[in-house]
Amino acid sequence: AKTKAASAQAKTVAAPRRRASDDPVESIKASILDHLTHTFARDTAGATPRDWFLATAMSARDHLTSRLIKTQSAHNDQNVRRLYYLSLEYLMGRLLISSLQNAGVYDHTRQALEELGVDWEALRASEDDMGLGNGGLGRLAACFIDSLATLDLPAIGYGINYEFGLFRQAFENGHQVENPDSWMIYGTPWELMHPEYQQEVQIYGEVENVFDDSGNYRPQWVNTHKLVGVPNDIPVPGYGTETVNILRLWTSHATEPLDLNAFNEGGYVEAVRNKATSETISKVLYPNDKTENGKELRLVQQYFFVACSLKDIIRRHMRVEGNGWHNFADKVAVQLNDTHPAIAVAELLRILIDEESLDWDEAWAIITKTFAYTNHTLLPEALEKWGVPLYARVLPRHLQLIYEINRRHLETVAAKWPGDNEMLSTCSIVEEGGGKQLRMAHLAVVGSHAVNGVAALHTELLKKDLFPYFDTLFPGKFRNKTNGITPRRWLLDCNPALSALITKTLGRPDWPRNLDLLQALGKEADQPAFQQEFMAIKRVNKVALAETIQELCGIEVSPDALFDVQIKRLHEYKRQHLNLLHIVALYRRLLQNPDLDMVPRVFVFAAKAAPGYDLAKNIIRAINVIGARINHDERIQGKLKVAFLPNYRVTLAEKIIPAADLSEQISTAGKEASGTGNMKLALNGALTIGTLDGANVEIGEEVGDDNIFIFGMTVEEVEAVRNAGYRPYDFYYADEELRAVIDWIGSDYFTPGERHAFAPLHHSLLDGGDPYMVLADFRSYSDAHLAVDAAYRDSPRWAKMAIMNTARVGKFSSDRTIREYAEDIWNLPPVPVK
Ligand code: B1H
Repeated sequence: AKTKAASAQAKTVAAPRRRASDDPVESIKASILDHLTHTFARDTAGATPRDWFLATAMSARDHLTSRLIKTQSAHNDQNVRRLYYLSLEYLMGRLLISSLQNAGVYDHTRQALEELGVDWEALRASEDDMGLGNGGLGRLAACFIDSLATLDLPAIGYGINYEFGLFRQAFENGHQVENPDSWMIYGTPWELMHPEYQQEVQIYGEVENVFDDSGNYRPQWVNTHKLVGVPNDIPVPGYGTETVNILRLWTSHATEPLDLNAFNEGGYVEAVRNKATSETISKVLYPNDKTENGKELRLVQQYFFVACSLKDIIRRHMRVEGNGWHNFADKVAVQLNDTHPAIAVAELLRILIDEESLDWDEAWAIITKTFAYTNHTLLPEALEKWGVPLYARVLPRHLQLIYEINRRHLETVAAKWPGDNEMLSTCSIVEEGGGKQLRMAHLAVVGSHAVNGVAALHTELLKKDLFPYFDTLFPGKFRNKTNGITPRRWLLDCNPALSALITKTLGRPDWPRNLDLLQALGKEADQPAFQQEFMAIKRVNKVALAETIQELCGIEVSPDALFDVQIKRLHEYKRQHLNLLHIVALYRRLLQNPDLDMVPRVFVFAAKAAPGYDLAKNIIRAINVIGARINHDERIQGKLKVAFLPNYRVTLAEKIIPAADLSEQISTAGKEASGTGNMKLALNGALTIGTLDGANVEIGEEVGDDNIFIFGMTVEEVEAVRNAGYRPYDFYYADEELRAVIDWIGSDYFTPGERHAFAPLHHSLLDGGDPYMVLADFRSYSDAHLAVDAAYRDSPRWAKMAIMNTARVGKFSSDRTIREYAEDIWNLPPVPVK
């Protein structure tokens, strides 16, 4: 295909930056030293670990940028179909190791640094996490863009270049305190700013009806406020391939350097202050995993990044000669990561109708061919709704268009179920009563050709409970795409010792691109020699984690204990408090019988709570305070330790996961859409103790019943108990130990001098009605832990089970997930880059 712009037409060729020495290690050394001197003006004597990190990152980036140019020109020249992934969150973590690994220069770079006498651990510790996400949803986006590049799929991720990522967590007297995450305060080596691709978008204003040039009366969006988005690109290299895709993150700026009206009225400082207001849009990531709270700035963030991204997508499409609206949906697939970018449906409609003068049916056909939507949760409080008055102020024209989308949608509903008014209000995009609200999930379903859940069970519940009538109305629209994780970061990079053992055992190094190959490890699961090697690696990883626990928490733990880990956002439905009840029960059993024969355990927690989520913060405090008491009680001879590691993030996960023996996946059945930590832990040889929820179900199918500890009520049982009227007090009175544990936590025993410290937690479990049925599952959970204890004592048996977990979870590679999306939803062929 020919491109219109002269600049784009010229064949792009990457210029070699310098003459490379024949010896790759020598050439990397030269490149690092070159950057140290010429990019950062440092000499080797004075260079700090951070200087070395920056110079190494720039050297890695040099390898990626030439491949990036090659990839992008291949995609442009061939006018390929592309996938655009729209997500408010990308939880990338550190980029150094994966960049080096995916550029194929990791080993040589390590050697180069070693020969230069640079401390590798200090170097890599000086990279801040890129924490532009809350939890699983944001990390999924990061795994997906890794797989897209690895599979040679032409794709661009769009998001916001938040100046502050998810808050940094510290503990004070057991309380969570939040500090800003100024991760880019001194710049980041991975981003390339592209002011030449900046986009101007509008917001606020009002709609006026005016006559257009052809004498038609048309609505016009006027008196708007203008914003500018400047893209910052991060190279996304595939593993074992030449492809380098792009993650394009928008930074907001004011349009004019200075607002001249404000300048005249309020003077220079006022004018600069206005400019600063526009720049707050990309300032900070909202930390409210799950709960939407209707904040205006959040809506502005969503619209800003969607509008910039769509303009960029349209620009890229239209600059190719022969392209137009007629083939837009052939070349463009857009995936909406939850409803956060769902305004894209109305924005594309506005462009097609108001700016491009297409008629409604043409425009709507393009839209529904273009968009697909992934749902990540069934929790009602997470379903995004926006008050109509807010929308009317921020996006008045979009509100009109959404009303018209809804009017037409309700016509099809009425045609299907004539005379059924209740059906109309159930299916409507607009929720009436108690202040009108827009249901973004309904807009996303109506505007997309495919809607997917993120695990088999979740997708079934999506069809049955969340969108029952939509499944009837749009047969075939709902699909399942079980989540996955990238085996590069979550095994190859975070667990080098186990990776080396796998490569040696399989006799081939390509398993990170084909995780099903791990199945062959199953043959070794019974071999004592292999079991010993496997468990020796686990032990080394546990020793390393024990050091981290000592550093971060000041707690001494034994690597011979069973490391029992629960690492994820703090949420009632994830039931960290169920874990706590069990810990307190064990503690009590030990106090009553100090000789109790049990496997010593280290309970490892890591979790951030949303800053406004008081009950979650109370649970953190309870774990910290009760944990401290247990840790210091000499009567139990170190058999129990509780370590709550502060500031959970990708980098900490990479440390904890390879060291875990047991993975806690204990949500109330039906509440965890998928989970992805469950997959990472199983891949690294941790056994799961879990409910039949989310992807746990499929993990159980893969590893087999003998290699997982399943407990608790099923979705059907949860529903039945709830319908019968769940009464937590029934369980409280029926179980002497449970009653004692809850009373103990409710007393001020653990907080002498401070009364009712855990009253919110205590209340939620009893008088609050125990909405997540912690009490109902307690006994079965406690029994499952007895089975864990018995299995762990039998070391060969445990080793075999752990190996089977690693061997059998190949399905959960995000490469498999992305292949399914590409084939079933995006219709996206790979484009190999030579
Ligand atoms: C998931 C969210 C989420 N589901 C709203 N929903 C947010 C909702 O800032 N917000 O407004 C942020 C995040 N996150 C998670 O997605 C599910 O709970 C996990 O079970 C799932 O594994 C993950 C990825 O699909």
